[in-house]
Amino acid sequence: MNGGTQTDLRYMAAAIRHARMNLGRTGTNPSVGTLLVNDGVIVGRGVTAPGGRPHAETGAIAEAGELARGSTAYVTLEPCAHHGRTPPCANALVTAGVSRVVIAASDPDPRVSGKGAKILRDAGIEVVEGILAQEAVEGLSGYLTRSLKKRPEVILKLAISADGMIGRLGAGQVAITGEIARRMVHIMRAQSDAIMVGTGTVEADDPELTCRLAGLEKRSPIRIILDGKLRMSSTSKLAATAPDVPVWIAGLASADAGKRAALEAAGCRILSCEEHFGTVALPELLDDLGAEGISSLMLEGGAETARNVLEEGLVDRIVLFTSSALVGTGGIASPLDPAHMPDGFVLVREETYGSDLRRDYVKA
Ligand code: AOF
Ligand code: ZN
Repeated sequence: MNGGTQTDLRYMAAAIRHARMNLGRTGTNPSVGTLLVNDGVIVGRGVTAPGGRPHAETGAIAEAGELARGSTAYVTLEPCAHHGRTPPCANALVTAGVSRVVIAASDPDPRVSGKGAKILRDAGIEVVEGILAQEAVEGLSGYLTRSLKKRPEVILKLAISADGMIGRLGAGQVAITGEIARRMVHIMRAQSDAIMVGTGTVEADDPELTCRLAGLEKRSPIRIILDGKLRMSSTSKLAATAPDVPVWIAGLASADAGKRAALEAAGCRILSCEEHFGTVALPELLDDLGAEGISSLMLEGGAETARNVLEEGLVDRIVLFTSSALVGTGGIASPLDPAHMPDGFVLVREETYGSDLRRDYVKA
């Protein structure tokens, strides 16, 4: 970082918070935040619209009107330099008469990278880059992962009891964390493009995997089931709700044609996956999901799926909730705990939700 003031940090932090509003709703586009500040007053706010357009800058400039002239723009990602349905945002900032632009993260998109900042500088605008870049990247990580690795960012969420368990055999869904943590998980679902579980979890728990927070019901992610043999019941809650919230089943071509037809009739979409020793090949599946426009994928269960995805080195972030509850006999052991984290993961965040603790680890 260079050239940023304390005031810049404060406004950029606010722009990053604003950007979170549309996380999980902007398709293959990142959810970017923009604030226009004139004489110490926020005169315009913008966030990338659902679906990805219009871009954040457009909304902020429209809200500010004439007050954009002479203002400082805080943008969480370098303003774009390419023509889409609207002219480039860098040019829009120039036309609006903005006098200074503070940028958090740079954009790997070759149509933009470095070019947005150049348009601004060539127009005589002062540009400061890299302000709170690390913090902005948290909200842009799905977009950045898909841009750079051509697959979604994979977030493994696990809730473990005080005795290191994630559930109990044959007991269906077992409450491990409390209500506040449960709500946080539903917010995480709302902010993800897709959620994935193994077919064992569907059989054991009959989950819905939707976001059921008041007002956010429409923000449920696409539900993906790892189910090579298409074991999933066409009368499960997932299949029953497939016409409302998409269900994609990652299956193998060798699976039973009758089961395939029943699941398709229920409204599920079957993805034909590559096979790896009789199961779905995970790296190839993730490549396909990236190509389908999925930027963020939350992984919610169970132990075997978590272990497989970890072993393939495909997890980018681990969100670990730990509770004081005990599961006891018949418990299903967690593949990891704070004292036994997979190599290369570093703790980046620690928060409490009621009596539960949340720790986030990312691949260094
Ligand atoms: C901005 N502001 O709010 C966002 C940007 O498909 P398009 O034309 O919308 O372009 C997508 C690219 O635009 C995306 O890859 C990224 O480089 C940029 N996203 N840029 O100036 C925004 N969301
Ligand atoms: Zn733009």
